Amino acid sequence: MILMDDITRDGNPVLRSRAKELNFPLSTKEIEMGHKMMEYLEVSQDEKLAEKYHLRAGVGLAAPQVGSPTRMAAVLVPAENEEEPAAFKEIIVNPTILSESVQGAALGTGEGCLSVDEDVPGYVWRHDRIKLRWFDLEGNKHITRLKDYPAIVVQHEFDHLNGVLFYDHINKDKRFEAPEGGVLIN
Ligand code: SB7
Ligand code: NI
Repeated sequence: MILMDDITRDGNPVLRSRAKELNFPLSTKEIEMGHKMMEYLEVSQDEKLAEKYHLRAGVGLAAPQVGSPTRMAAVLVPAENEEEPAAFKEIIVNPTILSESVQGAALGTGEGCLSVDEDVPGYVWRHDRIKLRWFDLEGNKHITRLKDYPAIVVQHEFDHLNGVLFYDHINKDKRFEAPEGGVLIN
């Protein structure tokens, strides 16, 4: 099981490098890593288990955050209503953003990152809607349109594959400024 000590922290060069494409078929190790990353998200979102294992809750986890410089991430965005299935739950490999809305969106509370121990206040402006191509662990290709929170989370994970951290996007002079037409989510 992945624990907080297994998560790479800001300052580790793996978080600032461009991760490599994966080749199919994936190795057993690569497939296991994908499942373990998703397991982390599931356990971390269970209040009791998160407390037991001292996990910070996460809705996404990218391979560089567990020390692997490869283009894989797990995303688990829960539904707004607990009874419903997750808004987006996938292990994505070699993702590509095919298109993105001009409309910007940011979380009203800002973002955090499991690899960044400090809070960094400010809006992180992203695209409100994206069209995403990705491959699952078996190598099947998928194309999905995402909007709002799931789109923001995927962009945060996609950034990790390119060595970008959320605070890179924050305007350090005006941390809570909204661009023309930008929408706040929450
Ligand atoms: C807020 C949090 C996340 C994404 C977008 C907005 C994920 C935080 C966990 N991670 O560090 C994943 O990379
Ligand atoms: Ni992150």
